[in-house]
Amino acid sequence: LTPHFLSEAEVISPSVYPIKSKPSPSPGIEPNESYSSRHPYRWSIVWRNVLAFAYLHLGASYAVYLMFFNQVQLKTILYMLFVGFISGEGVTAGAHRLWAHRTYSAKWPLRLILMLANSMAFQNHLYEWVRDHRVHHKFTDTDADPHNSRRGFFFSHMGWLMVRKHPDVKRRGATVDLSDLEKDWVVMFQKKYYLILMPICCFLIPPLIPWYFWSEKWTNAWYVFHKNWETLCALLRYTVSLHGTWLVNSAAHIWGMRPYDKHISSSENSSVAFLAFGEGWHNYHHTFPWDYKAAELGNYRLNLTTAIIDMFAWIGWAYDLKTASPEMVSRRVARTGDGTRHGHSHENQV
Ligand code: ST9
Ligand code: ZN
Ligand code: ZN
Repeated sequence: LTPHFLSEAEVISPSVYPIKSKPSPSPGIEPNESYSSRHPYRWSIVWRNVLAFAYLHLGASYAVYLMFFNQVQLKTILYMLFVGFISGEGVTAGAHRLWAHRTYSAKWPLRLILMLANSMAFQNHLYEWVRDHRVHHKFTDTDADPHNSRRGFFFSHMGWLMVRKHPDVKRRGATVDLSDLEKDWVVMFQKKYYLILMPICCFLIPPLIPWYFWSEKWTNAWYVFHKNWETLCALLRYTVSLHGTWLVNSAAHIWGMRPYDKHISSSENSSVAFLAFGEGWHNYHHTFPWDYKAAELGNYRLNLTTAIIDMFAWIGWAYDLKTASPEMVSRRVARTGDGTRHGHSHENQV
């Protein structure tokens, strides 16, 4: 269970944090030249996505209405929260801490469970999610960042999923190494069968359980997407978990303190940490992206994902957990922090 404290030399090793540059794929273009100066970026709206998100939010609002008028059994609501947690872990413990950053290693049964939970979350398949996320870390707040927070709250929250990507995302994104994913059969299996796996895991299985075991209403086939249990267990749960995730890219790049690195936009945001199961300590995370806790201290209350990874480490399915030593953190705080570390409530909650 004891995590491995990385030394400075190990931190820059690509095997620890496999984001390394390949030579520029476009000969003649300087690696640091801004593409946008020669190709001004104009938003090209993807109406299919705008409509899908509009439908999703209407469905989720209807679910809130149903809950408000007591048309839903309490166990369905509790079950919905449980499913939201499982699918959230597929993103936090799976897509983010395991696959995007390799903060720990996992045996195949755990990778399989996390992949299925991730399919339940429907946030694109792991290969695409990890590619966008590594590009976000490597080119944070530039045109090459898929959800560049300099374009404002709405763009970094969900707007980026409704327009074509900036050409720099694709051009510079091509320099990010994904070979580790290509070697993982679990990731490649999900990529190949995503259009079958995702609807089954995200929309079909979750609502079947309340219907089968405690006879939640199943009015008729047409209403499958509109009546209580389906709307709640699929649409509302999915919409809330999307906003929990998106807040990491929007709110936790705008509001909060920057005790570890004052030069970057990402910040420590406890509300986001609560909603995103521990992913709101985003100033720490961008400073030490290879740390499996994604936060300085092991605080399970606002970091349930760390508890889950520790639990799997305890049974031996997760191993080689990487973390920063207190000395390494202190050195970094002294060098680049904004001076708020000791006044920060997060610091006092162990
Ligand atoms: C969703 C994802 O919501 C949310 C991710 C959030 C990340 C959060 C991070 C925070 C960490 C913590 C997690 C907390 C979790 C908490 C949980 C709590 C519950 N590099 O994309 P295309 C190339 S998804 C390199 O179509 P367009 C590539 O060649 C929601 N290359 O671009 C690609 O071809 P291929 C559901 C790149 O046409 C080609 O470009 N899903 C890169 O501009 C075309 O790619 C949706 O809503 C790159 N980064 O379209 C779908 N990117 O793939 C939304 C692209 O064949 N997406 N290339 O290799 C889309 O419809 C489209 O992507 C688009 C852009 C319209 C947005
Ligand atoms: Zn990250
Ligand atoms: Zn970020």
